[in-house]
Amino acid sequence: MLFGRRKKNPIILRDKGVVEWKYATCGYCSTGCAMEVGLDAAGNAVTTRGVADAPVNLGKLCIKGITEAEILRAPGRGTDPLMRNHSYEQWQTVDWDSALDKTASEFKRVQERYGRDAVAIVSTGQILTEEFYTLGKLARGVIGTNNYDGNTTLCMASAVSGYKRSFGSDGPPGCYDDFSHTECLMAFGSNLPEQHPVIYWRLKEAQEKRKFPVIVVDPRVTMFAQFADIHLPITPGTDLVLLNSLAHVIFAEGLADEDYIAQHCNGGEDLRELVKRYDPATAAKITGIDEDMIRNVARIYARAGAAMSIWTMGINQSTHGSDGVCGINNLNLITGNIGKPGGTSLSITGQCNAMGTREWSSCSGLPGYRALENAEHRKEVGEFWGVDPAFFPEKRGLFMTDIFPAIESGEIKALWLVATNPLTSMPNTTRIRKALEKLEFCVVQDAYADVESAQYANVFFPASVWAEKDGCFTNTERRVNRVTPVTAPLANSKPDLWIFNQLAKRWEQGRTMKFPDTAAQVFEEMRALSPGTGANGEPRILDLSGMDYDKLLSQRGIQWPMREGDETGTARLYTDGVFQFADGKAKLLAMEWRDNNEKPDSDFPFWLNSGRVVEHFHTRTKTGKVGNCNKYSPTAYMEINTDAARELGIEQMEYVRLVSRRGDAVVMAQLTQRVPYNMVFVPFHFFDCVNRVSLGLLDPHSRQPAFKQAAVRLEKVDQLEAARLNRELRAY
Ligand SMILES: Nc1nc2c(c(=O)[nH]1)N[C@H]1C(S)=C(S)[C@@H](COP(=O)(O)OP(=O)(O)OC[C@H]3O[C@@H](n4cnc5c(=O)[nH]c(N)nc54)[C@H](O)[C@@H]3O)O[C@H]1N2
Ligand SMILES: Nc1nc2c(c(=O)[nH]1)N[C@H]1C(S)=C(S)[C@@H](COP(=O)(O)OP(=O)(O)OC[C@H]3O[C@@H](n4cnc5c(=O)[nH]c(N)nc54)[C@H](O)[C@@H]3O)O[C@H]1N2
Ligand code: SF4
Ligand SMILES: [Mo]
Repeated sequence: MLFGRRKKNPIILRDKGVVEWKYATCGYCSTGCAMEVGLDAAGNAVTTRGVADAPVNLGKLCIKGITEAEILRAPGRGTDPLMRNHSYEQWQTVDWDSALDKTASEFKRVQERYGRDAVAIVSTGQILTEEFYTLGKLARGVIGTNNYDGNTTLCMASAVSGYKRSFGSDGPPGCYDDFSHTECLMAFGSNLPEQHPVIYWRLKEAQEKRKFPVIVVDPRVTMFAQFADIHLPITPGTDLVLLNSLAHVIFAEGLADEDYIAQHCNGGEDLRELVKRYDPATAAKITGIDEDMIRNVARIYARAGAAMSIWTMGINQSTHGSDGVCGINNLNLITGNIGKPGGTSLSITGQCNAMGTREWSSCSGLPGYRALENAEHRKEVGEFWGVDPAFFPEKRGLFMTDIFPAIESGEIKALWLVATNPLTSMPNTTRIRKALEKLEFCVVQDAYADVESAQYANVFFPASVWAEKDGCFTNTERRVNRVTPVTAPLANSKPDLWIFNQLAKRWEQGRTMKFPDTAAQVFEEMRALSPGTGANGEPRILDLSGMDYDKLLSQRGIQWPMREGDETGTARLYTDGVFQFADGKAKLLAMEWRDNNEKPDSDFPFWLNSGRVVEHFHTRTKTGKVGNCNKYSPTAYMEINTDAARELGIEQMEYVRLVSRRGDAVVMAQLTQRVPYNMVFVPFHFFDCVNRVSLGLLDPHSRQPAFKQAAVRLEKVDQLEAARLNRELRAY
C-alpha cells in the first residue's frame, strides 16, 4: 500500500544556476560561520552554503546565513553619494569628490572653531578588520579627535572591561572546542539557540555525545532555558548577587581550588571576606532563586572536573555589567577553570567583527591592544604611522553613550556615523533624535540609504557591504577568517576602506602618511605591528604575525595568537596561568552589589526586558528585506505573561501601548508563559519601538547601557489606529 509522501508532489528546490562558489565569513553574528557564496553565470550572488571542513560550523548555517546572498541587492541599498543642506530638504545625488570634500571641509571648520574633539566618530562591529585599522589611523593620526568610539559600547564593552579588570587584557580565553571537554556549562543572559544558532548546535552536539549539565540563568524561559538541565529564572539585574553567593558556597564548603588561587590570583582574601555576606538565604531574597538551588548549582559547578561559563547581553547590558563579568571570572578562577580544556570564561560576542574593532580600530586606545595612557605605546605607534606621538591624547575620550549627551550640551558639533544606526538602537531614542537635530554637520556612512539615522545626515556615503569587500573578521573564539570580494560593489557604492583612504587624502598629514589601497597591504601592516610585550614582560597575547591570507583561507580561519613561525593558531589563552598584569597574576575582585536600576512600582508595574529574535538582525536594514526572515517576524511585538494579560483584559494579537517615564510605543501582544508575571519582553529590531521607552542607565566601568532593565505600564489603544500606524512604520 502506498502512504502519504509518495502520493504528494515532491519538494523541488529551484536550480539557481550556480556556476562558481566563492569564500566568505558570515556578516551577521560573531559565531563566524564559513560559507561559500554561489554566483550565477551573470556574476550575481544567488545563494550560500556552509563550508563543510570549516572548524567553526562544519557546513552548518542558520536562517540568516542561508539567506545572506539576498542582502547584497536588497531594496534600500545606497547607490550614490548624497548631499543636502541643513534643513534636511531633498537629497541631491552628487559625485564622490563633492561628498568627500564637503565632509573634510566641514570637519576642519568645526575643529578650527570649536576644537579638535568637537568632531565625533561613532563606528561599529560590522566592517572588516583592515577597515577598522584604517579608520583608527585616520581618526587618531589625521583628524585627531578623541571622541571616537563604536557601537560595541552598546554590546561588548562590559566584557572588555571585565576581562581587563580580571586578567589584565581583553581577549576571550576559551573556544568552542571547550564544549567537547567541559563537564558543566553555565550560561548567563544568553539565548544561544536564537542568537548564535551554530554555536548552540556545537554545544548540543557535544552534549549528545557526552552528557553534561547545562545551567541557564535568564529571567525568561528562552529556547535555551527550555533545553537546559537547570533554569534559574533570575530577578533582572541581580546576577552579581548570584555569583557572589555561588562563591560564598564554594569557599564555605571547601570546594575552591586553593592551589590555583595561591599560585595564580591576587585578591583572594578580600573576595572571601566580601562573599561571607552573600549567603544563599540572603541571595535568594534578592535573586528570586531558591537557596538550596544556589547551593546545588555551586556544588555541581565546583565539583566538575572542568566547568565553563558563557554569557552575552543579559550580563553586559546592565548597571553592573562589568562587575557581572568579573563575578563570572571570579567563579572560574576560584574553581581553577581558566585556560584548561572545558574550563573557561567565554563571552559570546555579538556582531560579526565586534572582536576586530576591539583589537584594531583604536577606538578605546591604539591598535593591537595598545593604550593611549601608555607613553611607550604612543611612541611606538606614532613612529610606525609617521605621526608625532604628542598628537595622540593621553587618555581615551568619550564613549558612544557619552557622545550623544555631549552633542546635547554643545561640546560636539559634528558627527560621523559609520555602520551604526543609533536612532533605532540607542536607549531613549527621543533624546537621541533631539541630539542629532542639534548637530551642525552629520555624515552617515552605511550600506543602506534607508537607515533611519540618515534622517539627520547632511552627507550620505553609500558603502559596499560584506562580501563585496576584501578583508577579515575575528569571531568569538579569536578566529580570524577571510571575507573575499565575491561580487562587485553595487552601483557607485565603495568599500569602507576606499572611503577612509579618500578622506585621509584631504588632510596634509593624511597625504604624508601611508594609507595602502588594498586590504592585503593593510593586513601586512597589522601583522608587522602586532608583536610586542605585555605588562608582565611576556609576549602580548594579540599577535597575528604568523598569519597570512593564504593560511587563513586554507585553514578556514585561525585563532590568535599565531606568532611568526607558528604553523597554526592557539585554541586557549592563559593555559600556563600567567595573566597580563605586571606580576602575572589574575585579580579576584570583591564587588558589592548595588540596587540601582529602575524597577517596577505601582505606576509602572512591569519590568521591560528587550533583546532579539532569530530571524532579525538588529535594526533590520538587512533582514527586514529578506523574505524568509521578515515573514516569520514581521511585526513589533511583546511577550506578556498569560495571567497578567488576562487580568488587564489584553487579548492575543491585540495592539497595546507600552509607557515608561521616557515615552511610549505600540506593540502587538503575544501571550506566553515565557516571561514572568511582572515582565514584558520586546525585540529591539523595530524602528520607533522599544528604545523610545527604554532607559539605559550606564555601567560605571564600561559605560554600557542597561537595556534590559526598565519599568513600564501597559495601556489599551484603538486597534484600527494602531494597525495603521504599524503599517506606516514598517513599510517593507
Ligand atoms: N538573530 C540574531 N542573532 C544575533 C543578533 C541579532 O540581532 N539577531 N545580534 C548579535 C549581537 S550584536 C549580540 S550582542 C548577540 C546578543 O545575544 P543575546 O545576549 O543572547 O541576546 P538578547 O536577546 O539580547 O539577550 C539575551 C537574554 O538576556 C536575558 N536577560 C535580560 N535581563 C537579564 C538579567 O538581568 N540577567 C540575565 N542573566 N539575563 C537577562 C534576556 O531575557 C534574553 O533572553 O546576538 C548576536 N546574534
Ligand atoms: N533595546 C535594546 N537596544 C539594543 C540592544 C538590546 O538588546 N536592546 N542591543 C544593542 C546591541 S548589543 C547592539 S550590537 C546594537 C546594534 O546597533 P546598531 O549597530 O546601531 O544596529 P545595526 O542595525 O547593526 O546597524 C549597523 C548598520 O551598519 C550598516 N552596515 C552593515 N554592513 C556595513 C558595511 O560593511 N559598511 C557600512 N558602512 N555599513 C554597513 C547596516 O546597514 C546598519 O545600518 O544595538 C543595541 N541596542
Ligand atoms: S550563526 Fe551567525 S555566523 Fe553563523 S550563519 Fe547564523 S548569523 Fe551567520
Ligand atoms: Mo551586540
